[in-house]
Amino acid sequence: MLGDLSADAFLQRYWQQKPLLIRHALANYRSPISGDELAGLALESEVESRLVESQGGDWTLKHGPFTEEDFLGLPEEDWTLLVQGVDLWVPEVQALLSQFAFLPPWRLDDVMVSFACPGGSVGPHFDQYDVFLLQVEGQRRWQIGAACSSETPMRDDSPLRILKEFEAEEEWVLEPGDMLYLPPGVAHWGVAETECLTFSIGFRSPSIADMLGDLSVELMTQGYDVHYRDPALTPAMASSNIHQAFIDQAKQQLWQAINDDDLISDWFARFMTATKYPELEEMTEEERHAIIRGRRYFNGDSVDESFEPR
Ligand SMILES: [Mn+2]
Repeated sequence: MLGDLSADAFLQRYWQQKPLLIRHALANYRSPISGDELAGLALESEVESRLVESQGGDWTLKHGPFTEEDFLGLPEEDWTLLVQGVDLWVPEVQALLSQFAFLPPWRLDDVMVSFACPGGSVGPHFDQYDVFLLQVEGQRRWQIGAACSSETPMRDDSPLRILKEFEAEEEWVLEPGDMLYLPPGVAHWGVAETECLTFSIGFRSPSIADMLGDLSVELMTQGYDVHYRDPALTPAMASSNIHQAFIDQAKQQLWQAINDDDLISDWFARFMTATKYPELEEMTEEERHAIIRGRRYFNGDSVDESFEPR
C-alpha cells in the first residue's frame, strides 16, 4: 500500500507533514462500485451527495438527493459527482479501510467516492484534514501547490471553497491503482483527464473551537458548577483596564476545569467516534447495504438488477 516505504517511515516522514505519491499502491484493484451505481446512491435521501459543474473557471454546486432527470441533463464533460460515506453503504468499500491499519481506526472519517467526466474538478482548494486519494478508474491530473492557512485568500464569488490564486509546484497524472497522500493545508487541484473514479479516504480533524464547544457541553451535562473567583485584589486593580492578574486567574480556572484525565479520556473517545450521520443510527448495517441493491441508474438507464460487486 505504501510502495517501498514501511509504515514507520511513512508516519515519521510524511504523515501530517508532506505529500507523497505512491505509484501502484493498490495495483489491480477493481472498483466495487461503478459510476452508475454511485449515481444510484446519490438518488437516496439518506446519502450525502454533491454535483459540481465547472464552466470556464467557475464552479456550480448542487446538493443531493438527485433525480434521474438531473443526470439526464448533464453534458459529457466538466462535471463531478461526489458521494460521502460510501463505506457505510458498500461493504467492499468499507473492507478497503483494512489497508489503513497502520493508522488508528477512530481517526478515519469516511470514504468519499467521486465520479468525474473529462474536465471535471472541484477547483483548486485546500482541506483541513489528511486524505489519501486513490485513483480507481481512469486518469486524473493532480497539481499541488503551496501550504495554505486560514489567512490564504479564497474566492468569495463561489459556492465552493476555491483558492483565489493557485500555482502548481508539482503535477502528476494518476493511473488506476496510484495513490496520493495529502497532509492538511496543501493546495491541490485534481482534474479528470478521462472518465474517472477516485476514492478519497479522509481523516477526522475537528477544530479546537469545536472541541472546546463540545467539551463545555460535557462539563455542563456533568454538572460542573465551579464559578469564577477573583485573584487577590488590591485597590490599584480597581481600574477599568483589566489587570493581568485577572487574565491569569481566568486561564488558571479554565485549565483546572479541563485538567482531568478521566474527563478528557471519556469525552475524547466519545467525541472522536461520534457518528457522522446520527440519523442513520436507526438503520442496521444490513439495511444500509440493501439500499443500493436493485439500483443501477445512469444516463437514464434504470435497470432492475441486483448489485453485484465486480
Ligand atoms: Mn480536497
